[in-house]
Amino acid sequence: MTKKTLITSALPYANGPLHFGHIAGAYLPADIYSRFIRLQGEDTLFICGSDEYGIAVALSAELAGRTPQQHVDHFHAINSDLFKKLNIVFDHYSRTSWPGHKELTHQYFKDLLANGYIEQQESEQLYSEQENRFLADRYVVGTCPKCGFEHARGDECTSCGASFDATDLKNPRSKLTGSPLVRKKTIHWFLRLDLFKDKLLAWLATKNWKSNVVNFIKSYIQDLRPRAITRDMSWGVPLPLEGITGKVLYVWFDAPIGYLSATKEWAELKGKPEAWKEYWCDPETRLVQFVGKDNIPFHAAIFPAMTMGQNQPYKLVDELPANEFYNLEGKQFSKSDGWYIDLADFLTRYSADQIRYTIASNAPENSDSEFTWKDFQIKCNSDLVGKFGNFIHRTLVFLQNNCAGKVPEKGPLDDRDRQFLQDLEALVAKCEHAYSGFHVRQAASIIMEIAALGNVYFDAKKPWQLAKNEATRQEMNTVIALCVECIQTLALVASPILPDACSTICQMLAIPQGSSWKNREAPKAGTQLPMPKTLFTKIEDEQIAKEIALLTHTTEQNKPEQPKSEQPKPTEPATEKAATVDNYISFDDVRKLDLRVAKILTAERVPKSKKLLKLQVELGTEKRTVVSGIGHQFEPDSLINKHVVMVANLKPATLMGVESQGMLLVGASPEDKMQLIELNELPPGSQVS
Ligand code: B3M
Ligand code: ZN
Repeated sequence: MTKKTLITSALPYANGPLHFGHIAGAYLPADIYSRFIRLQGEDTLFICGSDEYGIAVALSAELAGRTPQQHVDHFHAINSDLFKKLNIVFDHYSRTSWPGHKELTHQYFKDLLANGYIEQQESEQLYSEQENRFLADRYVVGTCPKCGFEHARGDECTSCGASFDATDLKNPRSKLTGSPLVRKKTIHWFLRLDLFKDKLLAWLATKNWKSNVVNFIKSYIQDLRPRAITRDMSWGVPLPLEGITGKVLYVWFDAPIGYLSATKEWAELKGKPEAWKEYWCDPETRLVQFVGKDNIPFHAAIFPAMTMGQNQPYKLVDELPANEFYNLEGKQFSKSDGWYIDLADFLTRYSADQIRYTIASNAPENSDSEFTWKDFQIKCNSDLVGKFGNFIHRTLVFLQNNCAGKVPEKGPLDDRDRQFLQDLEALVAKCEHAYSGFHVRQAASIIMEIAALGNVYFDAKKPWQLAKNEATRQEMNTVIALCVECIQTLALVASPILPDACSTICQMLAIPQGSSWKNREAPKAGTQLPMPKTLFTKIEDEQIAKEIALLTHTTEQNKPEQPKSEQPKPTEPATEKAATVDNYISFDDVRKLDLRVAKILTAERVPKSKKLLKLQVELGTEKRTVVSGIGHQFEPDSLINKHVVMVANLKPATLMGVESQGMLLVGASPEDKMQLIELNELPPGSQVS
């Protein structure tokens, strides 16, 4: 019987576009593994989906002016598309707002409740009478109980670093509306994780996982305490209890159940609604879950505990290849700081294979690693073009020119030939071992060793000399036939990492794609081959210099946190407006404007307004109050100390009861994506002309 392998990747939140960091952690290694396992001829199912509930999603939707459903629809589409473009191919990519997900989540909850693992507790939470709802930490700001900083977050103070419960804040206010909050009693349900300690430790002892994962999780389990699994909000899976309204299940309760429901949806779409159980309810299935290191506790302790405590025979995770972080040029990816490469934009200039190889060859398997533009260039030029592409191209061009475009028949082998084949087989075995053990970096490096082996053999045999003489032509044929075998081997072993290039190689060798690891399909002698194509092109220094300049430029802007995180559509260039301006003003009109550098001293929300912020600014010798409609795009705290541009001679106007003595200038895209115009090098009061 064929082995069954169920592979999952952590479900990404549908509240922003994926970046390289996510791809390197949970998606590319899983896709590579799934492609490899399929080549082994195993029954493989690769499942993922969008994680669509939770406070973070609801908050970012609210800030973007969308309903949560609109928001997740938007990012579900964007991320599904990014996966496609990267050739990350799931058997099914579902979403936790799929209606069938609720049913399975309810089954878990009801079983755990009936089995005594879920308990009810009363506690005090912050409530907004104006908004008529309880507000979670992330929705709350207030005065730090430790240092008195007035803009502390609901869970910690960004000024003194203290962490606390939102109910500890003085003068707590709603982050969205500024309205005051009161403490109010509410009931929540808690998962008794403490009751699973022994069972979890015993189960963990049977695992042969990376030692850092095991050690971390063992001490995590020792500290397990009851954990609240409900929230006061409306976006999420409702509680399956009569008479309870305004509460949903905590996102980390429902999200891992999403792996099961996604498989269930896959089965329904296939027209075999019970087929998901063949994976989840068969103890012989191997469940392999790819996650980033920050998700380890949920996959190695909390979700296994939930599964142990419910009544169905669902699988527990067998392998947990957890990856470390993948950074960008030494720092964590941060969209809000502009330390970021837009993946969709990147893929308009570079291929999926180029980035797949770059990430794979430097995957954050045992420690954090990073993307750098220079490294990307080196990987693409010296490895993909210089070794891999070069070996294939020179062999196939030689074959066109000297063998009439046909795969030659090999003759008797000499020691050098035999050594070559032996080395090749040894590398293939090593590569198989690397893929099986989730060592993607090593697999990538072995692929280049194979290409280098081919190049060395080709150079040593000098087929161009053998071609000159009728007496050595058979030897030449043998060399080219063996090189073709090596290319065909490369097309197989490199295909998990470089699927596009390898499918092109198969076309160039006129062999079917996806032959299995055990029976490699070699092109038969005499097969006519098409003219070879170039697999990879070189990336020039100027191109890389441009990319680095672009990254530094965006960072210098140091964009404040913008919840509306998508990029302007390329079809709507911001320059379009400038090109159609036809109502010109005179030079003197421009001179009438008194533009000044203003330093923002304080910023707070104008009550009852989503957009308006009240700013205190300093203009050299005087202070002013300015009301600005940028609150839907910027967090007040992120503006403090910025030197921005302001119209200083605008007639004062009153906006929602606050007098505004000037106007702040910001840049806005056609989609209302805003960026401050910052002049941080100039002192407040400086003239802008
Ligand atoms: N969405 C967190 C993350 O994307 C979370 C993973 C859920 S896996 C069930 O890192
Ligand atoms: Zn503080």
